[in-house]
Amino acid sequence: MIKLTSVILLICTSISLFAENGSKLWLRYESTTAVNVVCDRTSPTLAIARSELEKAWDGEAGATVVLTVVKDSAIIGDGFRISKNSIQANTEPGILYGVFELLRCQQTDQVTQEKISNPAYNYRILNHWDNPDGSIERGYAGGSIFWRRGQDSLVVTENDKLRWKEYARANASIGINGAVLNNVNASPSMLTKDYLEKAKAIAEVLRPYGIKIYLSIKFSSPSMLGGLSSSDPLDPEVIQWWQTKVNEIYSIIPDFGGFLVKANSEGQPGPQNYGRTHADGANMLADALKPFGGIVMWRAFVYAPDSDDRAGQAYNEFMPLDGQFRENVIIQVKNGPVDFQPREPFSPLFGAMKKTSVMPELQITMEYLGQEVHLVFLASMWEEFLNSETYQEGSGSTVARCTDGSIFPQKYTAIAGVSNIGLDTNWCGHHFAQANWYAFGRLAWNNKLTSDQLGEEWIKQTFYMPASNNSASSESSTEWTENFLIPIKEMMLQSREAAVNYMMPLGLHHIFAGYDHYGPGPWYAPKGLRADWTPPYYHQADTNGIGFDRTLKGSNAVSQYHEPLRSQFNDVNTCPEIYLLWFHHLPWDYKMKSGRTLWDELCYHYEAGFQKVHEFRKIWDAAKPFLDSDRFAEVQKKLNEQYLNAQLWKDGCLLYFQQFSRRAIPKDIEPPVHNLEGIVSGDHPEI
Ligand code: BDP
Repeated sequence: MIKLTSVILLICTSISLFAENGSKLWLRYESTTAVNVVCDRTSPTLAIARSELEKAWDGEAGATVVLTVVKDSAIIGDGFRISKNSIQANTEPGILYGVFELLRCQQTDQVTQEKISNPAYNYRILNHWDNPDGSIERGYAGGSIFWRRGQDSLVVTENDKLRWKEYARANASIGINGAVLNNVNASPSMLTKDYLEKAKAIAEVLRPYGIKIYLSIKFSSPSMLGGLSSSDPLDPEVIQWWQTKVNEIYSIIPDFGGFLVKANSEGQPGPQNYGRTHADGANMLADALKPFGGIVMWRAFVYAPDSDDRAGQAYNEFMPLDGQFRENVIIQVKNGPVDFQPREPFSPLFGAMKKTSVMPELQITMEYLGQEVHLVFLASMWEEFLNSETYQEGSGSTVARCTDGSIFPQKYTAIAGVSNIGLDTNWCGHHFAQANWYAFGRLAWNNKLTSDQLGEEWIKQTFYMPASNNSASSESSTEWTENFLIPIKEMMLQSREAAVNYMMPLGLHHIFAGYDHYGPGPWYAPKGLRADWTPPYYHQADTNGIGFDRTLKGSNAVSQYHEPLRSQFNDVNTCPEIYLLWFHHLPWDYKMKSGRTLWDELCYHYEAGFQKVHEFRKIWDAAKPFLDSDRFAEVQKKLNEQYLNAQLWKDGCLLYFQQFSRRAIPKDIEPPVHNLEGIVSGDHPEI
């Protein structure tokens, strides 16, 4: 006879197997193992730390864990000292981070080493490109969790608060401690009293999780909101306007973090409108924020329509200003010199600005990487970026070390990621896009973590079945490791290179379709559109060859890199092939290291990327026995779409470039299934 408890167990197991919708992210675990938490203080943050331990404890039953706020000079910022049964930190958020680390070790079967863990960056910030009407620029996972259309945008419901709490909890679990609540293309209305009151409500929910809020501002707010005749940063009335506004903000949100500014970029107003420099603009805001401990994150994403090389512009504009910025200004620089492409060399500003705080800006939302459809694990890209050698202070001057305070004694160290979350049930649109949110936070805390480790941690927490965990036969866990963890991790680790291959290999960049940046569009060049918004500007393909000449004889952007990189990139024989067409314009029959012609090599890369996605589909199908049915089916559907889109990329790019190369596609490559006219005219209903 089947006992009732077994039936209940069976039902519960099936629920956990079949009702996973991704909403719990990597925090799915619920435990019934008792733990005794000892802490001699109480506070909202410590109460969260305690309740997380009680919810998820998977250590020795009945064990005691002691949480202590201490004064320890070996612990820096919100760092912590951790052992199996104790967490010490100088700050309460530090205790919370230690708790999440302890639980992560338990959930990923790692022994909790006795150690001190200090954050790599003090400011670990998500940038939300959310608009006051609830839409999200480059958002692919539903509307904003903060704002809504119409008057509703200012309303705060209990549901909102619950969602913000879950959001804050997820961020705290990976060490994120800041959130910019609105789009860099900022609406001035964000600084009105009503919006500030709403921001206050958000700040209140985020605060116990150690998260501060920031706002993107429109530089012309003094004229647009305040009715002043100018927004000139050196005008005393303008200076006064900002000081009054900042005072008002701090009277509403006492721990407000500061401003993020996109100025004189893509049509946004800025100090240059008044003949002033970026430093004039940033310093004026920094002075207003300083008495409150606020910071200015001033973006270096600038480029003018008439430039002969967009890639060189940020460096040209910002380098002469090095040393002119106030201490509480951080220059926020995108990882690459153009714009979040599938692959770019690092921006030459990293390490070059030696007297200014510089922070990396990464894009978690996958504007240029297949958006909510493609499975691409971005940790591999960020690892490549952070470990890039700048040589600015001899070897070992990686981007990571140039920005985290290891090399330059900057007071503020920071990193930002453009968020990929929205109102979708699974937060990110694609279940695997959660891994990118996760990886960003973890890397912001520890920029030495490898993509391999991050992938493994995330998979274990996101997909391991509590049911199989409880039954804990070592046999079933070995089976899970061999047949799920290892192949899925491998798939994640290869996914970024696959996307580079089927989208834009060998240093090609920005050959996307029109404004939406999803599918291929190397041909896209509507009459009258500024050249640097069209792909031919970047690929420069003609019958002689392909690629952007940035050598000393070309745009000379190579000279922005420190030796020996400058010479290495400049010389076609030493330039890494992954950046070949980024730095060089080469004939179609240029001989590659493989012995193939450039044209053939390009064909094989497109084919390899496309075939990889086919492999991913097979890996996913084989993983079915280890998955809940919903997440299995949802990811399967997306992989099928990705496959179709990869085919379109391969066919579209090869057929288009073939018009210039006038060469045959190698015979052992699957011939294109589309024709070029069909792709160009958008006649491909299957994607
Ligand atoms: C580009 C996006 C655009 C952003 C801009 C930025 O296409 O939507 O506003 O970056 O970062 O990648 O400011």
